[in-house]
Amino acid sequence: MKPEDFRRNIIHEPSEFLAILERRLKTAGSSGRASARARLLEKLSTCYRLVDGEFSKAEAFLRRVVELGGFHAELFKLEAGVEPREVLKKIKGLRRIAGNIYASSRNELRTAPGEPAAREAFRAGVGRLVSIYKRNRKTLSAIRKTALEFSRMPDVEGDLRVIIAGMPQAGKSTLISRLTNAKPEIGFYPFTTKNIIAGHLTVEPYGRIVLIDTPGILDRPMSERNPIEHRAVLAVKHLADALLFLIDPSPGKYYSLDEQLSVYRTVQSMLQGKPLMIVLNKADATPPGELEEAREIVLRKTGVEPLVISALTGLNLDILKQRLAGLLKAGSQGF
Ligand SMILES: Nc1nc2c(ncn2[C@@H]2O[C@H](COP(=O)(O)OP(=O)(O)OP(=O)(O)O)[C@@H](O)[C@H]2O)c(=O)[nH]1
Ligand SMILES: [Mg+2]
Repeated sequence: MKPEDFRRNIIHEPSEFLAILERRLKTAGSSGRASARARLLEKLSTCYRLVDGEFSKAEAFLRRVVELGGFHAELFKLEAGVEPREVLKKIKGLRRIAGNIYASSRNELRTAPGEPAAREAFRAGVGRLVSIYKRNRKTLSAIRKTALEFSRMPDVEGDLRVIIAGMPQAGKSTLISRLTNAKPEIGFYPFTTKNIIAGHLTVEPYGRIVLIDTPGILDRPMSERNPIEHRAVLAVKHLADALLFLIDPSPGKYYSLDEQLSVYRTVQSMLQGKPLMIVLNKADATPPGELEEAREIVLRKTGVEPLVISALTGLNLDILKQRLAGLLKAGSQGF
């Protein structure tokens, strides 16, 4: 799903919507020389169309979230506390109720014996429409928030989603910009103010790989995270088809090899067996002896043979690309 698809279906914040509704009710049906009853009918219809419009956007949004499942469904659930499928059912029900209220109120208004009775039917109809909307404020607010968050994310659709993880300064951003031709797309990571960067790499004829850099999300042990970050980490689990973990073994590294391997273990435990590859970056800035020693330590402590690269000079990036393409061809079976 492209972020624009979400953008089309963002509802208003409930308090804002109710203010809009109030304003529109003041102006609706006030033009021309229509009878009092015709004006009330016009206002009632305006009220219904606005409420139904919001429910219909919410419904379209939820349908997409349910359809997409995985990452999007998980994030929605984290925000709303309820499965999107349940909320979709609820919204559909509310739309039906609003439709029934409108139909019966319009009927009462039309057949009311005089103007006072017509006014009363109008007031009751609008009151009931507004009240079903108001009673579901919290749900609608969560829907708006999530739709807004999804619309700000970069396009992460692809045939293979690969998360680039590693501690700060390991070279994640450099690697993404080297591997993907297009300028990386930058958006916000849902529910945090942190950036999420996606670059796309097309491997003809197999499809499109999306490389995702999640700075500040997968670069610390879980114990150091706040609740918002915990949720973000949980969501990454769903976003990833595979993961590249970057390690900086160079003498200028900001974190020791042990610290980097400790974060690796956190990330690995979260992936539940999805393909994972360890990459030793900055080979150009690491003396051969130290590089070999780091390779041995990584292999011994993780059981994974790391690939040695330099994102800066391009060393072995062709091999890295081939392994990514191999994963795509094999349907994410393993690197
Ligand atoms: N010598 C050398 N430097 C590199 C290499 N890859 C990245 N760097 C440098 O390492 C520094 C950090 O690189 P980034 O790509 O910003 O690292 P990052 O992992 O995205 O860092 P954060 O966004 O802070 O998490 C920059 O100065 C890069 O130029 C490499 O292969 N060799
Ligand atoms: Mg970065």
